Amino acid sequence: MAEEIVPVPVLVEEARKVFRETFAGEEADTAVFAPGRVNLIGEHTDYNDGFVMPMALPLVTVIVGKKIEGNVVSIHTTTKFSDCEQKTSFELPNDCAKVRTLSHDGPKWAKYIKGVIANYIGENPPAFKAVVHTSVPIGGGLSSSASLEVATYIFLDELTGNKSVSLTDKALACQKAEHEYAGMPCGIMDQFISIMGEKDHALLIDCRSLTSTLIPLTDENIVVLITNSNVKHELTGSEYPTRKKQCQEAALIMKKVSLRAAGLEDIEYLKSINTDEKILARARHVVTEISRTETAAEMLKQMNYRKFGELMTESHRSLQQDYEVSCPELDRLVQLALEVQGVLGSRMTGGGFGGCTVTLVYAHVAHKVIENIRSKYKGNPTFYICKPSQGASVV
Ligand code: GAF
Repeated sequence: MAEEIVPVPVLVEEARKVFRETFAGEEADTAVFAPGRVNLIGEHTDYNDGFVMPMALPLVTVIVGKKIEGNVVSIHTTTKFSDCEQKTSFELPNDCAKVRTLSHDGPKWAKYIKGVIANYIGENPPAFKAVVHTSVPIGGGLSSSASLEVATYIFLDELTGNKSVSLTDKALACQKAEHEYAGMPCGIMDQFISIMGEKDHALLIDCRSLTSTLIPLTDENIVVLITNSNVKHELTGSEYPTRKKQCQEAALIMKKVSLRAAGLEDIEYLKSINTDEKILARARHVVTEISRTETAAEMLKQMNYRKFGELMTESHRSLQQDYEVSCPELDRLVQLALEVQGVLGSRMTGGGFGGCTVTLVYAHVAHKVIENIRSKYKGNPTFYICKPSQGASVV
């Protein structure tokens, strides 16, 4: 069985209840949500100016709260962490410049919120009380952090009444928050889709021009099955920046601004000058993945799910062999999914080294994939059957 997905209104009601319990019966007057994402194809291409094609999930982070007098922010998260408090409070400096350098102290989850406050565009955000409640699995590769950042940004917009900032600039502010306050030099994909996702659509994002195209994914016969391996190898933190550097190095050798500007002929050039094998393989993944993503977008427009699925599976092979960001658990999940008739394609999704796979499958056989994995996979996976959902919104 797949996990039950709790509808947004139910999550909001739960969060409002916790708010009353936490803040002596007071009512929250503002409620927002921002979704996690699954990337269908275009992995590790966003920081290379390439294309990505994620969709927003029905798994969301909700923030409820209210603006208050004074300068103390108090936040409670309903998520229990083994290594940090569920409550935090901190003072907002009066000075605008100091807000930009708000301290990094406090529990890890609160750093994402502080990062967004520090990078909020326009006037300083006011003090507030809030409860954070999420259905996005934490650290599961479905962008729980981006959903928290974007929910925070939209929440602050409600408190300030600021309506003048573009969605792209909000996504960029949230990305900066992640760079500065979580130390993760991520690309723009996760924040962009969380803020711009639309129900029933995948989003093709051009990470060079920061423009995007919605592509319908409404076929009743097709579903997106997410399998969370529930493993997380602590490699992402160190390997992600390494991959980014290797890509920059490859681009430099080719005398290109980024790998987006490179083609297969440039890969041949790298080979001809005996470029380090790892650098060559990283570049090959990115160059072929960007081209796969462009083709996949065309296939999705034509509703050619068979070809789309094949490209997903090719993407996995490239991430496994050339980019080396998969792991035995993700490889096994992909293999087990592909054993089932009616599976169109399967791949790891997100940064890698654990987290989730995404499988495109005919709706009537999704349960067979789950059964196959449950019976043969040595581990404790969880499953979500998802349709593309709405991006960040005020409730
Ligand atoms: C993580 C990052 F946050 C994204 O920006 C992206 O690079 C992804 O890994 C890999 O495609 O989710």
